[in-house]
Amino acid sequence: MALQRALSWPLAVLLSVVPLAGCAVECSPVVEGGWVRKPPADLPMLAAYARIANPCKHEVVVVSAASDDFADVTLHATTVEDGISRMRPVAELPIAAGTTAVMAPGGMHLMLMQPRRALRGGDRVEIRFTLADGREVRGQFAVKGPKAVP
Ligand SMILES: [Cu+2]
Repeated sequence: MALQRALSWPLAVLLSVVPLAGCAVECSPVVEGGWVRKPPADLPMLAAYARIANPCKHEVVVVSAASDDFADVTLHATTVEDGISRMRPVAELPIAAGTTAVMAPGGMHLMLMQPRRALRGGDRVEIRFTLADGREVRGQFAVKGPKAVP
């Protein structure tokens, strides 16, 4: 009897926690098709592209990005004003429920500053995205040399 009572408490606590943890795991955005454009020469600034899909029922907001392989990672938007292409930093990237944010050449992209190692075509780098709710999403990015870029 005493043993049964002792066991039932931890089980009750566990059961009450599981549904919350399960929800958080289900509702993570997913980084797909990530790649880094490797210029012909070594430059202190590279661009990276990917799609971030949000299969969740709620909007997610990407507030920052970082990578161990670069001193700094920022989200940029490209706009064309009077025929001149300009880049500006994007403070927040909201992704509505069931939609996908697309970072592609000529549009939104990640600016990778000061690589910490020499990158070659075929290398992989990881970029971490921080969400407004504090969660972190990791994405794998393939380095593509000039010849491999579509
Ligand atoms: Cu840029």
